[in-house]
Formats: sequence, structure tokens, C-alpha cells
Amino acid sequence: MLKKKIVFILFFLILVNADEFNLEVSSRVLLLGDVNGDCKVDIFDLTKVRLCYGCSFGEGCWQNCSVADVKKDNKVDIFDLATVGLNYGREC
Ligand SMILES: [Ca+2]
Repeated sequence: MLKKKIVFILFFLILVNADEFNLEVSSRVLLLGDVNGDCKVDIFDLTKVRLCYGCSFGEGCWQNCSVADVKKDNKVDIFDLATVGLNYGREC
């Protein structure tokens, strides 16, 4: 029950902040949550965000983790993780 509440709250926060999400189409990201650019949101994307969790712009990890910043706010945090989770299973 608590997990459902947390997921709902995260989903609500994402909807509230939806205008902040960068949905631009670049050569690398075509699908929101597709961190590795393979047109699928799957365990590999979730793992990348998990491994980069807490990394932010200016840190040494940023070179490898900037792709995990799905929300494009210069940090890899719960919103990036939630975005991948909410889009999990989607394909281009
Ligand atoms: Ca992917």
C-alpha cells in the first residue's frame, strides 16, 4: 500500500512538473526514459540511472552519467528514476 502511495506521489510530482521535462528530440534520446538510446525503456536504462543516482553536473561521474539525467536538471535523482520507471516497457 505504501509503495502504491509513493508511486502515485511520484507520478503526481512528475505531472505537476511536466512542463519542466525536456521532451526535445535529439540524435540520442527519442523516447523519454530511454537512457541508452536503444528505443526501449528497460532494465538497462533503469540500471544506468540507479548506478548514476546522486551524480550531478561538475562531478567526475558526470561525463558518464549525464545521459541518466532524463529530466535535464543537471542531477540524477528520484525524478529521473521515476521517469524511467513510469516509461518502463515502452518502445519507439
Ligand atoms: Ca534503452
